[in-house]
Amino acid sequence: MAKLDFYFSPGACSLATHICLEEAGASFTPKPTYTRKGQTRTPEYLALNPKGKVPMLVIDGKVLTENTAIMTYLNRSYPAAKLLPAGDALLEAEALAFVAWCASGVHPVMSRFFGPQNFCDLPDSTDNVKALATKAAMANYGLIEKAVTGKDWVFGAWSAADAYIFVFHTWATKLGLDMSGFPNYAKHAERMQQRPAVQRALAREAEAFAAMDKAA
Ligand SMILES: N[C@@H](CCC(=O)N[C@@H](CS)C(=O)NCC(=O)O)C(=O)O
Repeated sequence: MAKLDFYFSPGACSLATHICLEEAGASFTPKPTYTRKGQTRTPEYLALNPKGKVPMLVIDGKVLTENTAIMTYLNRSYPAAKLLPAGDALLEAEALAFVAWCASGVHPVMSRFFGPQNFCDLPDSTDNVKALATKAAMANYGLIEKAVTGKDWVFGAWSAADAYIFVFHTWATKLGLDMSGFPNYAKHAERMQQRPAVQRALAREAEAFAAMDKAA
């Protein structure tokens, strides 16, 4: 098996990949890298990943970035874990479309809450940026709600898509967004928290979070 070094920041979108690594039963070295401390922007980190982002998986010395790509790699490398649906070309593509939408349609909207100044630097614009972000986030959460209504997991069996949407639910909780319109999504988050692999990933991230203050 390849040697894996996994770079993540506690609570960031890298949690989706973290959960997949645990679900796959992969053996990996966790490398907590704190975005809030600028650790993805150091010369050393940028030399590996010029995008300055987590997640990053270093596989036998080769760098792989982007949740979508890492999940696809893990799915191929640990087929028994069935991280993505297999066997039906259309279903496989639909799962990839969902994961790609999480990365390109959901995540960028949430980034507006975490860094409103990166979207508009006019004076006193923060509230407006967040108000627009809330509208867009609610539309996305509505689509996610539909995707988990009448079933436990987005694609019937558990998949990486479930790990990804779980991250956005944790962000909604942290941001104090009104999620009362999405009861099935809330139940999905509860089901996620019952999975041992999710518990292991969350415990490691909590440990890393607690260590953050001591980090340089
Ligand atoms: N499209 C990327 C998004 C990665 C991303 O934006 N990661 C954020 C954390 S959620 C990050 O590393 N931010 C640090 C920074 O921009 O300095 C993916 O899906 O992997």
